[in-house]
Amino acid sequence: MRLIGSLSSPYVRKVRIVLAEKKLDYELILDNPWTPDTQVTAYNPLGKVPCLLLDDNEALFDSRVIVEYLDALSPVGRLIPPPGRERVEVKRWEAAADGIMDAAAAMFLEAHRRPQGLQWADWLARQESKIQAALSYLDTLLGEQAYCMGVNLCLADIAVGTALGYLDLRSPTLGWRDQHANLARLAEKLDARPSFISTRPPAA
Ligand code: GSF
Repeated sequence: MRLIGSLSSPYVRKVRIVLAEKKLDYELILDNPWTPDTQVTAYNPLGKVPCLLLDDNEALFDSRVIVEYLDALSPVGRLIPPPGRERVEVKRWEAAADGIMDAAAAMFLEAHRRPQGLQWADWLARQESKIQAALSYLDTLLGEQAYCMGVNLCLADIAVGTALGYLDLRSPTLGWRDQHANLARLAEKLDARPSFISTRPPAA
């Protein structure tokens, strides 16, 4: 398998952590979807990374589809429960975590890619309020539990850990740990896992 992605993308990181937890081999093809010579448009009409190329050249996107495929590939360390209530709850954790990444990525683009005079302050504030609300929601949901769904690591933890790592990368001034001690405890535990490859400083 080949994974098209960039090192700063949290969605790509989520997929790479799942690949590591599942002990699956792959080749990483670095690609910046924002450059004119990006390869990803040949495989994903939306022009976004991550994109997983299977050995028969079939392409899978987006990250939620890819992780579901990867989890079903091998029984090693199941990350997504079988169909039913528990599975839906894992998917809801993932949806909330992805939503944090969506809002943080949107804020980064608005603040660092759009010319200063054209930036929309209300819209930036709206994205930040989504992040704050989702963090409070997830912190309460986690409570004193060891992991998102109880005693075992699953996709929910990987998604949440990836979202928190992305906040550290792109929004370090947010200080999310101050108000969310439960999530901070989870992040510390997750970051100690070898599968949780570190986030790199943002590309220039
Ligand atoms: C989001 C992928 C995405 O926005 C997923 O895979 O889960 N829902 C999708 N990827 C960004 C890079 S990043 O912000 O992580 C991307 O490829 N953007 C290029 C573009 O043209 O929007």
